[in-house]
Amino acid sequence: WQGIENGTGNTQYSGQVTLGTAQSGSNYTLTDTGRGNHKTYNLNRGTSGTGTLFTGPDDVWGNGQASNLETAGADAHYGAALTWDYYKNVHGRSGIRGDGVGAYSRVHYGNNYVNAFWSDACFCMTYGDGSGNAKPLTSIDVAAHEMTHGVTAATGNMTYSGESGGLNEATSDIFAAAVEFNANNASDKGDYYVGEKIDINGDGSPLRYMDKPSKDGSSKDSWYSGIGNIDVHYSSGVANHFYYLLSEGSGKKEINGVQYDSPTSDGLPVTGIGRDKASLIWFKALTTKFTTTTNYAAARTGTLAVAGELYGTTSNEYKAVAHAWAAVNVGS
Ligand code: ASN
Ligand code: ZN
Repeated sequence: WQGIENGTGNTQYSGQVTLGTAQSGSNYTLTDTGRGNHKTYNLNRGTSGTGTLFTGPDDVWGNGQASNLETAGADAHYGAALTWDYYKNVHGRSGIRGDGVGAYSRVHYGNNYVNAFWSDACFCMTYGDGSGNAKPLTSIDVAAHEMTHGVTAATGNMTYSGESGGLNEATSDIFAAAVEFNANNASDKGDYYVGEKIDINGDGSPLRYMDKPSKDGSSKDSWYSGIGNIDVHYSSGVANHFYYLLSEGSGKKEINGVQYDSPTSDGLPVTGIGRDKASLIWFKALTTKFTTTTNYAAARTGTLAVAGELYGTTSNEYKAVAHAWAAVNVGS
């Protein structure tokens, strides 16, 4: 038989957390019965198949260190749970496809593998262990980023190249930030950075900055003709920057102890409407306006339409959406 249990995860990035687990005979498994039976598997440094479902006698998972192979399992399982809860509680969406069915996670993919990815083919997320197998890519924001690729594939499904690819990538970064803020984990407070915990650059810097995407040296702060020709992880900067500005406004701001300074391409200030409204607008645009061919101009039109439906076309929210797009050089 299987019963719903609450296990304890000693994660690497998020401290001690509660995990949804299941009892199976005298053992426990990383099976989140309350969240569509989302399961977490150990690939044990292999690169194919599903590996083995994390199973153990005590319902305590990991010890906070990467050398304990359960630790990355605990982080990944927790990130998936937080992402599930965010979509369910904030947007009323039950699971990636909205059908209540969980996906699964695979950790310890390959050796020194410095990436993580979503696959529609397996309906699963996969995480490498990072450089030296010391920094698994299992932080909350990376998990939410990858799981959101599943949500995008099930909704707007913006084609993963050109401007639509940038919008697809940005959607994953946007909800990565939203999930992290929503979780309010004491060891990993919300921020407008992506990957600040996994030290992918080896100097403690994040992978991406939403207040000023160009801080990574490659991402773009604003739209230009031809932006569709660059890597989707860099053309995403325009929409990441739009989301930051719409949420928080331009200029300097401190949030959870982090200092931001967000520029505008037209030099005009933007007043934010708050993260919750910005996230709602993006979610509703993703699920009711965006399609495979949505480009930046169409994202502007779609988000404006949504803001009009939610708040009215004379509202401050509607005006803020227009101002934030203008601030990243996406005009009419
Ligand atoms: N981690 C990357 C991402 O989710 C993998 C990729 O390039 N698709 O964007
Ligand atoms: Zn991505």
